[in-house]
Amino acid sequence: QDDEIKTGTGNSMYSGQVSIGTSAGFTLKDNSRGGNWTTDLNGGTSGAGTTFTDADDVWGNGTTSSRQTAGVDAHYGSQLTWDYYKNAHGRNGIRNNGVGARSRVHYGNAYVNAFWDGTQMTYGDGQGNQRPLTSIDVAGHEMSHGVTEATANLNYFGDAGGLNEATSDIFGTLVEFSANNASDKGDYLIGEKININGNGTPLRYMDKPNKDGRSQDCWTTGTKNLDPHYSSGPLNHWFYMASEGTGAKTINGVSYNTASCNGTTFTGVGRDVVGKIWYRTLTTKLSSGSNYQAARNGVINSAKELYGAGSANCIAVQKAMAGINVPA
Ligand code: ASN
Ligand code: ZN
Ligand code: CA
Repeated sequence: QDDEIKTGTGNSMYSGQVSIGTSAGFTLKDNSRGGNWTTDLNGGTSGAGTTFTDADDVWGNGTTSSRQTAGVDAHYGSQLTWDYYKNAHGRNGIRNNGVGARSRVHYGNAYVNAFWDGTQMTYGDGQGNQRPLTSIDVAGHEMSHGVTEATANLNYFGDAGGLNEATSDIFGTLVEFSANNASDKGDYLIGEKININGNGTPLRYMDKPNKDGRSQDCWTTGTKNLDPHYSSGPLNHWFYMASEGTGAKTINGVSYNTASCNGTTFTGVGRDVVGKIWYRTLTTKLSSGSNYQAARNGVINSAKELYGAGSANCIAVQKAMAGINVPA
């Protein structure tokens, strides 16, 4: 039955062997998570795609030689993101209505991107020695665009565009940490698994966004004119500093080193706390045209409501906002 709850075994590209929610048949449809389902576009660029089916509920082989493998990673990423929002924020799916969403894989030919289109998540295979764009952080990033759309509905231009993109990087990263998968431990890098630059470097760095050569570390009056993937830099930097503090640090084997934009030094209060504060800001303080100053006011007010005005958590998010040069 299409509404039965099965647990399949996925041999993923990025996360080793994982348990995935499936349905009798078997199909990649996860009835314990709102019916999240995953389909195969098989090189197409439109339509629903073909439902993945399998005889023994063991999916993929850990490499691109099985077309199921990208489906396993996308399905698992959607599952992890669903569980993250449920466990960390009590949110039931993208629209908080318990309804799942479709993920489509094998979009186009050697397509080097993934996206949310207002309805669903879609993933390309990458080209050359790149790998499919189905890593945990990318899946969490794309699904979080849906959450942003359903809540603050931030514009995709101006300061709001940067806040929108950073929100996806922040929650994609928190999904990756929450999964604690041995093959893909949490980090403050985005897309580090997909070899997007062909030399092993990640797509983005949250501790020092300008390491990509284009993102800003510090907010300026020119931030609003940048592509959202670069104007996201200051808020990613804020999230890193509020969570982990300034200076050097190694987490899960990855070394980071950052400084505030105004010369202050401080310790962080942990990514789970800062994630809670940002989620409250996104869902109760911001709207489509919000700028970085609104984000600053939003995190301070959210932290006051959650932890109190004089709390270490409130002081940290405030110092980190001053630390990316957003004026009071
Ligand atoms: N992967 C990109 C993103 O989610 C697609 C885009 O540029 N909108 O940000
Ligand atoms: Zn994005
Ligand atoms: Ca990552």
